[in-house]
Amino acid sequence: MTILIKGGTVVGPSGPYSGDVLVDGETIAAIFAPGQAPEGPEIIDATGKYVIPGAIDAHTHMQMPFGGTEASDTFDTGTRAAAIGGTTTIIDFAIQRYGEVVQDGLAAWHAKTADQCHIDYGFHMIIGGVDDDSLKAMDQLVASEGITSFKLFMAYPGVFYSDDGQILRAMQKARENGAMIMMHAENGPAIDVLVKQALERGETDPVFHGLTRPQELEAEATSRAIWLAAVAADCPLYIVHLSASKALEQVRNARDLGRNVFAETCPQYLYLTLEDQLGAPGFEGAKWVCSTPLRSGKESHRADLWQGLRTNDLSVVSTDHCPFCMKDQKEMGIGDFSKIPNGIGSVEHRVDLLYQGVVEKKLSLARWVETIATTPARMFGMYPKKGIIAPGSDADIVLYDPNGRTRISVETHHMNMDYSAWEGWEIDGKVDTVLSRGEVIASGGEYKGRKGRGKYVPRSLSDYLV
Ligand code: DUC
Ligand code: ZN
Ligand code: ZN
Repeated sequence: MTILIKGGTVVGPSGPYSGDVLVDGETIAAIFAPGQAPEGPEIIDATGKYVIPGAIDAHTHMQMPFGGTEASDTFDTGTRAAAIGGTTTIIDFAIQRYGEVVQDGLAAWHAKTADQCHIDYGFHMIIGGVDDDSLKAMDQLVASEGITSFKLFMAYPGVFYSDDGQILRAMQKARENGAMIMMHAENGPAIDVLVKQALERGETDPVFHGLTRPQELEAEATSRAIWLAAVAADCPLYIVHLSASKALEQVRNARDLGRNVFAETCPQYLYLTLEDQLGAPGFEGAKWVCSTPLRSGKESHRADLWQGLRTNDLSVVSTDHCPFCMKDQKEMGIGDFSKIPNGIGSVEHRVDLLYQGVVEKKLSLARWVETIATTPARMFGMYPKKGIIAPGSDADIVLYDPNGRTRISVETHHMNMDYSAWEGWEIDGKVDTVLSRGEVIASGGEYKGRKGRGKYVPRSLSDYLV
């Protein structure tokens, strides 16, 4: 089937231009100057809309077992919500825990996703136990499974934590096989001390989750990861969910020295604060307990992160989508903030939330598209199949209406959460129509695709590797 997306403004890496996009089957066949396309195909009228590549969320945790429970979005509910919000590919984290075989962890994630996803998906692999076997497995995943990025944790001792020696070994392996090391950069052992001391003082409210994870412990871990990567012959390093000015400073310094260091941030760190959300009265703040934590609005974190996005010291915006309901899940931490499952869900809203950067003149249109689609594709080896409107690429396309309005609420969202971290937000812009591999899967906020249509995307090495 051929479709012509006509009359819109295509947003490419070099900026917006007028063009008509011809879709043939699952891919983009051609882009014509206005009025030059052949007659015949079905027309989608894109007049007044931006035509952008389907967004890629490079950091999600669907149905992840964590914190004594499991993330509340399944691959079914989470990828459906993502689709409605303009995201056409996710990269989720398969997990190997200490003592488990890496390939068994991967097989478990393939089993969870089989016939469940509404959009295409890839996997990163969490290595929870670095040893001879898991290092060997990293080679096999890169060579044969399309998995070219591995997440390690400097936080969560006793759960996913790796010590510095383990981190160095995994980085050396990644330097050899070309993979990217993704780092959760927070000093876990030091945080555990602060958490214990806070609880002993009777400080049990959700806000203490943030106060026991000061930005210095993110900055220190970020710096340590950067130097360990240097020792591993400049292994490619990607800092996940960067939240704080001092951590950004470490990344900026490394990049100024030409180092192979990248970072992402998430919408929650660009907009929300420790005082306004995490510090909400009573147990309300539990809704925003995530790690890294929300930072103080009295400091310059949010402005610094927006600037980092503009200057490319932050290359990507992902969600770290890890939703938990208040009922029975977040509630586990009433009376002890350390028992609140860590995570926020925003997979449905990232495209709209980042568009506010354009509205508020913090980002250009091209930079908006880069941070939510093109750079994640290039960073994680899916380009040019994904992340760009170009002949030969998958026809993953979003028509975005800059004159529309989006109201976010638990009453209307599609994620499996009993609250919204963005309740009542009314913002400019609206996802109008979403195509995934040439199929219209959402239109006017209504879902039109089907469970199981999403395909696994094996990934190549990062485009940014040097
Ligand atoms: N942080 C979260 O908030 N949730 C899942 C894991 C993580 O690192
Ligand atoms: Zn993390
Ligand atoms: Zn995460």
